[in-house]
Amino acid sequence: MTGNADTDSMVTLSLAEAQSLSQRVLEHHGLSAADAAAVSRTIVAGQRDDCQSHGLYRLLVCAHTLRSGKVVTDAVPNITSPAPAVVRADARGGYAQPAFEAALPLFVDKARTHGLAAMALTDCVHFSALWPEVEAVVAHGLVVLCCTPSHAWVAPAGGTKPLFGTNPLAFGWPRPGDTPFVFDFATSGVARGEIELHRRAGKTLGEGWAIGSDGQPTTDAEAALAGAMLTFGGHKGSALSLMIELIAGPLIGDMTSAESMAFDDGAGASPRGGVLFLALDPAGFLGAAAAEHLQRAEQLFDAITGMGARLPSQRRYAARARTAVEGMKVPKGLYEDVLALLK
Ligand code: NDP
Ligand code: PYC
Repeated sequence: MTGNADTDSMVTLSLAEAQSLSQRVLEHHGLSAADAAAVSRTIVAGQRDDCQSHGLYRLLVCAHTLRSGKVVTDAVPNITSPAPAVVRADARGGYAQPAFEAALPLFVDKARTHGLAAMALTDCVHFSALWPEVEAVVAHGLVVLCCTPSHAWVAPAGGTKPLFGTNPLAFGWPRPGDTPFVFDFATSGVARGEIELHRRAGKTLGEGWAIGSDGQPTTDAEAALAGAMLTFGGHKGSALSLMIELIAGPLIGDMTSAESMAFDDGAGASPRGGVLFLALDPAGFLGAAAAEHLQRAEQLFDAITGMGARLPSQRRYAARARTAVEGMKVPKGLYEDVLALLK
């Protein structure tokens, strides 16, 4: 039993059912059991937290990417330290998750020893949200920044042709309990996955998300996918996106979004390239006074929520609590498409 149809349009899955389904699909497409488990943890976490563009939908993307031959399915990550506070986790063409998990202990150790550390996760196939990795670092009491290029889908501000990726930027700050402050957003108006979901559902896009191949604004998903997405905040998002191309591309010896797209060569696979992580240890800056100053940060968070505004990730954490009890609702059409991957 892998699900219960509870309405005409949705299927409810428990976390265990979703993990097992994901594991079977990924192993069926050639991933080892260990790598499939690491990738599945991220995919299921996305669905659990109601991140529809990076939940079970990603199984369709992973299956296509694995079939395209663009993932090295027997890659063994190589973890090195080229400078005292730097970790290099070379995924050797495999998915990002196994290399990240293998390198995390050394990265945390470096940050604790030096007060800060950087980690370059290189030559990896990247299909996921950044917050699962950000939460894994923050769980060690560290502040973290993380970013990655993707494929050239986004026009720079003032341009009309795709050059940048959707280039997400994520940040995490430790808080008491298990709900750290985390934001994680594409530097495009929305993630590419959101446009793909709008196309699947036949829905109109938001204004300002994209232009067609004629350079004119469009709210049609097909036209947007053929044209170019736009950065959020005009020139500001565009500059952030370019920064990400640089610091998670040439700085770490990895691909820009345009290079990843060229490597893809029309396969339509997930981006291949690098992810940069920076970790800051509050104790490295403040020693025994760290707790006192982190408490001052709590006053800031309280002031935000106290005026009725919400913090980033608050919606995700609420979904996490809800799905733990009720299970995860998955569109029936998506569920059937995922099951069809097992044939
Ligand atoms: P969203 O615009 O949906 O959300 C971005 C962030 O803003 C989240 O942290 C969200 O928190 C927060 N947020 C949203 N609305 C509010 C609000 N009203 N008040 C306060 N905070 C708010 O995400 P995107 O479409 O930009 O990106 C979705 C995902 O796609 C990201 O996880 C990103 O990592 C991933 N992605 C991955 C790429 C890759 O190359 N691997 C490329 C591009 C995107 P909450 O979740 O709680 O709503
Ligand atoms: O949704 O833009 C996106 C995306 C790219 C790679 C993974 N997700």
